[in-house]
Amino acid sequence: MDCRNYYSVRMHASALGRHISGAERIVTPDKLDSVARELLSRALAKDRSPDHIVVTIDDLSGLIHRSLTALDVTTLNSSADPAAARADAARLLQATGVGADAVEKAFSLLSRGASPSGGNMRGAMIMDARTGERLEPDQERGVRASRFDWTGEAGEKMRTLLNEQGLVHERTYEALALASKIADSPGFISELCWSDDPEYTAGYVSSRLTGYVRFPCLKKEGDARGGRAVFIDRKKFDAAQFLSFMEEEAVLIERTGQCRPDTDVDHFLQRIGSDVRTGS
Ligand code: PML
Repeated sequence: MDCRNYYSVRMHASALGRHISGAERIVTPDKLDSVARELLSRALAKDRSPDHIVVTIDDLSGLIHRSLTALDVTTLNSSADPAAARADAARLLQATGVGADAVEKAFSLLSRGASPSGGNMRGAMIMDARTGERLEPDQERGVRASRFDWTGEAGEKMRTLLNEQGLVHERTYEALALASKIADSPGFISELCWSDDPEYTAGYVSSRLTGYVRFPCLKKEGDARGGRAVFIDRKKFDAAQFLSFMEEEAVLIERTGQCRPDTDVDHFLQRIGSDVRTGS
């Protein structure tokens, strides 16, 4: 793939200094104009009117880039009860090699607002998968993954696969792309995420072992706390390299994975051949 022919287009909208919406794409020059307008319309379509909208366009010439396959998607429809779904998500994280204390710490921080001032973080927490120690240089902001997108063909195919499973929300499509980039980061083990939108209760655990495992209900409706925790093998972690990959390196997702539901976490773990005894 040759990134000399691609541009990154990013939109960020805010009101009174608070984030309202954001989106980004990687496009060829012929799509630059229409995609910039599309993202601007999206910023203006929110219920709250932004007082500040920034659309940033960067030429990706010469930036290191790679093409990826999206993570497989599994929806676990087992529980509408957030506490039970969180227990299942915790078991999956432990199956990927995250220590019990680190899992507990991530749930606790995301539930109460992981930034030192007690709010949600715009970016992800980075945690040592063994100890739960936080490794991100700026704990207020976290680390934001940027410069990723589907190719036209893969994006269309992925939308069809998700729609066939009833997953029609743009958020799922975008979160899957983001999680697929993060899963390629140096030292990555797994990720836990749920939305901070009070009306959007879904979240996921992702890893190379499990793929993107989606839980429709990881929090109660009305709860505005959420975010991302990325668990890292500390021995392989280099902060500068990690930040450069997440924020600078351009990634295009060229191939889709599989997309299917599963009944419960036990069946899922059996299916992926995990020999980890979880919950004990
Ligand atoms: C999903 O729908 O698959 C879960 C998406 C979590 C989105 C988190 C976010 O708001 O970015």
